[in-house]
Amino acid sequence: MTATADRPLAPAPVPTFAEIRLPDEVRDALGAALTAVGDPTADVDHAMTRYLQAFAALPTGLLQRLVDFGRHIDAPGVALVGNLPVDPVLPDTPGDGGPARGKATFVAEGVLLGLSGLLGEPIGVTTEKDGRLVHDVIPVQGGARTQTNQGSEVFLNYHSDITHDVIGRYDIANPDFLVLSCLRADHEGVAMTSYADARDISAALEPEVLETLRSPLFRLNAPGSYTRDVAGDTEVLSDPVPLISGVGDHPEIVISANGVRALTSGAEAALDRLQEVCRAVSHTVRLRPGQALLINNRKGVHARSTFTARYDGRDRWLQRTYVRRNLWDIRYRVTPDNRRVHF
Ligand SMILES: O=C(O)CCC(=O)C(=O)O
Ligand SMILES: [Fe+2]
Repeated sequence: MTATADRPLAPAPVPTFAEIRLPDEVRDALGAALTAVGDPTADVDHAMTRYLQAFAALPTGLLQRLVDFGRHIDAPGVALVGNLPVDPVLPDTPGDGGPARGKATFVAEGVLLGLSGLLGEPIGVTTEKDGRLVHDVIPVQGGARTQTNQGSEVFLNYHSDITHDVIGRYDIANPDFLVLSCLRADHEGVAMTSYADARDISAALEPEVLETLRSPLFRLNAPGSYTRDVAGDTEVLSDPVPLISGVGDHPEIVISANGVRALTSGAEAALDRLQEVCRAVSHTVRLRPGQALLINNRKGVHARSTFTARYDGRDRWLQRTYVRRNLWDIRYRVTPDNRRVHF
């Protein structure tokens, strides 16, 4: 379409997937700077500051693309960052879900926390990975068929990462962003991470289904880690909420992996249709070492395909952070002994 005097050219639709690749010399310089930081756990705020210095040395255009991803309302919901530095040697993938023992260098942690720091502040949640900031996402034998990040034998449905909260809403104090960084691919290299953007979902849904999904007809079950460890494997449901909310052009979406209870038969049908549409509009990536996904946890939902775990120390291994743009709004959840860890 061309612009005419009386009809200006419409802005091109913003793509919902971005790809950012580091040139080799930039990767190597970043790797050297991150190696020099060492283990971040002793003083994470000091480490975060040094990661910021390391990432600040990236070429301006590249750095701006990373920062813009976290900053703008109309930015894509997911970005694949490629050709990142990696650790020269990796220990076995921990069979118990982590953390790893005997990791000699901390480049992966630097990549993960450094990217996270460009988007906001990494946080821990006491009921998820014992409150650690760096989450290991690894297949665990006992959880192979669960709707959690320990699974492998079942498709992990399109979901948002949510947090159980006594206020009755699980979509308020949850992370704004996730960073998923790949240390080891699965044996066959087939595990897929998918992302469906609520803008694409809304455009693809029938209007009456969208209206149902925008109504408070759904109760979210708390995450599997919470129901397993705290609630004796019983459901802990949120207040009724809509799954899609907010202004039409910039919708927010929430879906719990561990079950959504629809309050009417129409809502139940809309929920099935939603998972179908997510599959149809999604972007899919087979993560490889040196790649990280930046995921906006409000603009879209993510999923994981099945893959075969062998529990042999060479299984798929991702590291993940939960990132808040701002810690102030979730101050009612902070633990007294750690300013980054929340209940
Ligand atoms: O394993 C993946 O690719 C994604 C798992 C997931 O949903 C998560 O870690 O939040
Ligand atoms: Fe997830």
